Amino acid sequence: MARPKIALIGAGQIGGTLAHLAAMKELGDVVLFDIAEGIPEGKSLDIAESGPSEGFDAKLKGTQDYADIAGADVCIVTAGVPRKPGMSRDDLLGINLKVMKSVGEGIRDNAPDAFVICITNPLDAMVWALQKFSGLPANKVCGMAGVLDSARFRHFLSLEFGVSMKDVTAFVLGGHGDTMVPSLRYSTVAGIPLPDLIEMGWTTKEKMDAIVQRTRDGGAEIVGLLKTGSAYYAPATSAIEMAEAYLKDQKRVLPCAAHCDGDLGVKDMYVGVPTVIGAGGIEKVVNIKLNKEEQEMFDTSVKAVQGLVEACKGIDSTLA
Ligand code: A3D
Repeated sequence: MARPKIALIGAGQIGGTLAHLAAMKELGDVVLFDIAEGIPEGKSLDIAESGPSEGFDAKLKGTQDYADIAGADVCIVTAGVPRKPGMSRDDLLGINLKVMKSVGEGIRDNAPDAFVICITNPLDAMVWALQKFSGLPANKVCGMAGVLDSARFRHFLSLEFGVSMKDVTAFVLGGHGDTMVPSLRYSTVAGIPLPDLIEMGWTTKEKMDAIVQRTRDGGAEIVGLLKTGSAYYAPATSAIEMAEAYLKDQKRVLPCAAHCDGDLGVKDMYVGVPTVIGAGGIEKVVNIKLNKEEQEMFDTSVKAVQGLVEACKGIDSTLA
C-alpha cells in the first residue's frame, strides 16, 4: 500500500517544521509547496538528509507547482504572512484572503479528496474563506487553533500546579483571537475541574484568571519575544496531532475551528468548538452546554469572527 501523501502549502517557519515532524513520525510522503523559489526545495532536501540519522522512511519534495500535490490525503495550509510586533491577527486579513483564494483553487483542482487543515491567520475567517474557495465539503476543511490554545493553557496550568502536563486537560472555545474562551469548568487536573481545585485551596481564582489571560495573549507573548515572526513549533505540533487523528482514524476529541451549522447556536461559520476527528474528517461537533458567563464570552467571540467574515465578503464579492 502506498504511503499517505501530505501536502504542506506554505514552506515558511511552520511549513518547514510540519515537514520535519511529518517525516520523523512517518505519517507519509511530504510535498512542500511555496511560491518562493528554492525555499521548499531547500527545506525538503535538508529534512531528507536528516533521514539517515533519524531513521525515517518518507519522501520529501519541494515545489512551486500545484500539480505535485495531486491526490494528497492531507493538506496543511500555512501560506500567507504572519504578524509582527504591534500587529493583531486581524491586520493580516486583506493580504491573506488573496492567498486563500489561490490556495483554495489549487487544492480544489488537485487534491479535492484531502482533509484540509488551515493555520493561516486570522484563522477562523481564513478557514471559512478557504472552504468557500476550494468548494470541498465543510467537514473536510477545518482550522488549527484550539489544540494550540489549549496546549498553551495546559502548559501554564502544569507549571502552576507542579504536575505533569499529561495529567492536565484544558478546554478553549471560540475564535482564535483576543476573545477566545478558555473554560475553567471544562479544564481539569486528572479529571478534577479547576473550580474544585480552587475550592480545595490548591490554587486561587486570581491565579487562574491570570493564566486565562496569559493563554489569550499566548501568541502575542511569543511574537513579542521573537520580534520577526510568530510561533511555529507548537502550532506545527498541534496541526500534526490533527492530521494524525485523521490519517489513523483515531476519533480524537480535539478543539478546532469547525464548520458550525446550528451547532452551539452558530450558523454557517467556522469557530473553535470541540470536535471528533477521524477518517471522516470532522465527524462530529460536540454540542457542549455553556453556562451564562461562558455563553456571553462565546457570543462575543463569535461576533468578532462574524465581523471578519463580513470583511472578507466586502473584499471579495465571490464570497458574498
Ligand atoms: P512564514 O514563515 O512567513 O511562512 C509563510 C509562507 O507562505 C512563506 O514561505 C511564503 O512564501 C508563503 N506564501 C505566501 N504567499 C503564498 C501563496 N500565495 N502560496 C503559497 N505560499 C505562499 O509564516 P509562518 O509559517 O510563521 O506562519 C504562517 C501563518 O500561520 C501566518 O498567517 C501566521 O499568522 C499563522 N499562524 C497561525 C497560528 C494559529 O494558531 C492559528 C499560530 C501561528 C501562526
